[in-house]
Amino acid sequence: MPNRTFTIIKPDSVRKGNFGKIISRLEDEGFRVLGLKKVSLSRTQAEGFYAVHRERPFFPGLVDYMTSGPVYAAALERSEAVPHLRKVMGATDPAKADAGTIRKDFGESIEQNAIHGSDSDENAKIEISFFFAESELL
Ligand code: IDP
Ligand code: MG
Repeated sequence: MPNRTFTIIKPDSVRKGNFGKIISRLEDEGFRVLGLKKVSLSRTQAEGFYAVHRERPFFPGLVDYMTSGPVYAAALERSEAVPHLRKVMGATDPAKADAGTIRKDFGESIEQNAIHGSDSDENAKIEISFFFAESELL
């Protein structure tokens, strides 16, 4: 049975013109795009989205980065959506990501790592509802 996950094509990817390449990879992996928005995150939105990391030393830099340019937010559907997206994204640090993963091929650094993917079904639901109404998921 298909289920949902959530992704953000991060500012470095949009700046470098990698949005289409990354979406194409996701489609090739069997993800269907249920909803897609280009958005410029406010600091409040970025802080809220990454609230779980608020106490981490990299948090201010992460918020600077995520507000440094527009991103694409997308709700995706596939069987095993959450673990499969994590697999095709690769490790948080592109230098440690497996060959052929999105972060290995498009990420610049542990911070500017090309793409976000939800880490659980529960967080996928929360993150999708951060950007989309149910009526916008088709
Ligand atoms: P994830 O994106 O692989 O789930 P998280 O640990 O949830 O990784 O971290 C959220 C985001 O914060 C990362 O994708 C990355 O952009 C940034 N980040 C994580 N760890 C570091 C770090 O050690 N230095 C700088 N930025 C980091
Ligand atoms: Mg995470």
